[in-house]
Amino acid sequence: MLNRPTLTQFIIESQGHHADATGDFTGLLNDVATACKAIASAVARGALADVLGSAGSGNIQGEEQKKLDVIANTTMIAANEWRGHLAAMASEEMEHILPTHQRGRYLLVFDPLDGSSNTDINMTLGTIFSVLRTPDNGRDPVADDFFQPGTRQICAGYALYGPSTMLVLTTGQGVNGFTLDRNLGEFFLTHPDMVIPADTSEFAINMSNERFWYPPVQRYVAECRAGRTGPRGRDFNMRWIASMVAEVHRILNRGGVFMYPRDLKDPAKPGRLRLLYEANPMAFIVEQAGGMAITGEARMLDVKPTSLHQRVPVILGSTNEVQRIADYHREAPVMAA
Ligand code: AFP
Repeated sequence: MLNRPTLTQFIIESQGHHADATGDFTGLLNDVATACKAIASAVARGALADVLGSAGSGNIQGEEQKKLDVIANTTMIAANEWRGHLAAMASEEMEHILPTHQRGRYLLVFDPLDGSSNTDINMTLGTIFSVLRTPDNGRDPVADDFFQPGTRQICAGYALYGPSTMLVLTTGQGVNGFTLDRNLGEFFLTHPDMVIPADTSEFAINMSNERFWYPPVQRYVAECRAGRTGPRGRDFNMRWIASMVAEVHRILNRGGVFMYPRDLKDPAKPGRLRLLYEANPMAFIVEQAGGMAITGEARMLDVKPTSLHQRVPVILGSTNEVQRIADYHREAPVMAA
């Protein structure tokens, strides 16, 4: 095992290529990794640690909070708030931003526990995070500071709490995956230079929403389902884990398309997933692995955020399939948002 670089060694090594690196960013990533290890430990102990079930509270999205949502959020805050690397944090579980105690150079955005409907059934969960630079304006942090398009992320990653715990990371120079050795308490590089195959015959979507989708997505999925007797001339396979981390991880490993498109289920919501906490970090990772991420009409990373908890339609994965879905959107008659 020790012939593989640890996450810390890997980060220090890559920071060495930046002449102006101070070690601040390395420290931040170490703190995030420490939080992920602590969350992994709570998730793994499950019922034994009495962490399953509802917390009896709701978040800003109006969703029920699970005990593990609260634990993961608190853990991420505790690991970062006094360390000096951050000016503020924003979390899917908090209504407002949380300024830290020093004016650090970075902003941390996170979904502390993605796929939390999976907590009570011992299925895969994850943590998603993204790092932005603190604007150089000398004032105390405000929510506006977080409204930077995804192209401005300097790092994005996720921890996957599955049969093994993994941390997958990009700093804009490709994507690398690390597996946690639980005995040593260290993440080791196990998946260097992850690349999403451009072609795939696998898609992931919540089919129960089919009647609410807009025509381009209905067309794409109908063609996949028609298989070898349809216009695509080949069979497709479908998956749905209800945890974006798990879906993206599968796509990074063997290709595929993940869709949570705009639908008419609740006209007040242009999508289910959150731009800052889910869509942008995953879009950065997917692009860095050679894939594509769009809203349908636009490149995800170009969307300018306008609110902390903004929702967006998400379509990402293997380039040739995502490009096809983008083409279907372009060919479709203009739809009311
Ligand atoms: P939660 O973390 O709130 O459970 O949501 C998970 C998620 O945001 C994303 O990870 C899944 O892909 C999607 O929601 C699942 O949504 P459905 O329950 O509508 O299938």
